[in-house]
Amino acid sequence: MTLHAAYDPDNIFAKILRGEMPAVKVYEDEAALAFMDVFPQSEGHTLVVPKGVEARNLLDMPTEKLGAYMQAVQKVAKAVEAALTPDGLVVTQFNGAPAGQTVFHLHFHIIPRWEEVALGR
Ligand code: DGP
Repeated sequence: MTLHAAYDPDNIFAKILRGEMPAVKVYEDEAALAFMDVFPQSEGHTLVVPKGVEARNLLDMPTEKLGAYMQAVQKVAKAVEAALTPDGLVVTQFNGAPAGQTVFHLHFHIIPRWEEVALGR
């Protein structure tokens, strides 16, 4: 599997985008869909995926579509912050299996963090 392998249209997130698989959707616009992660790393762990593109990862993403997609990522991050008032927010993504990617449709993770949880108190 290289970083630039062919896009698999039957990946889980493509199925969610086509409405073939259920997801707890929290935001949608022309550029992106956001839904809750089924294996959350913390309360409120949300994924934001671009719509209308066959991009396995950030390197594959058409540059001209990146702006609208990243605006959606920021919008969802702000909404998660407003809803859950975390002390910190991880916004991250992985490119390629060796980097930790398991679903091969570009997605950003938005993961709220709280001081008392991070410090184990
Ligand atoms: P990664 O490819 O490692 O950046 O993360 C993929 C994330 O997707 C992981 O946190 C678990 C989540 N995930 C895997 N399958 C599903 C699914 O069917 N539905 C949802 N909502 N999330 C999924």
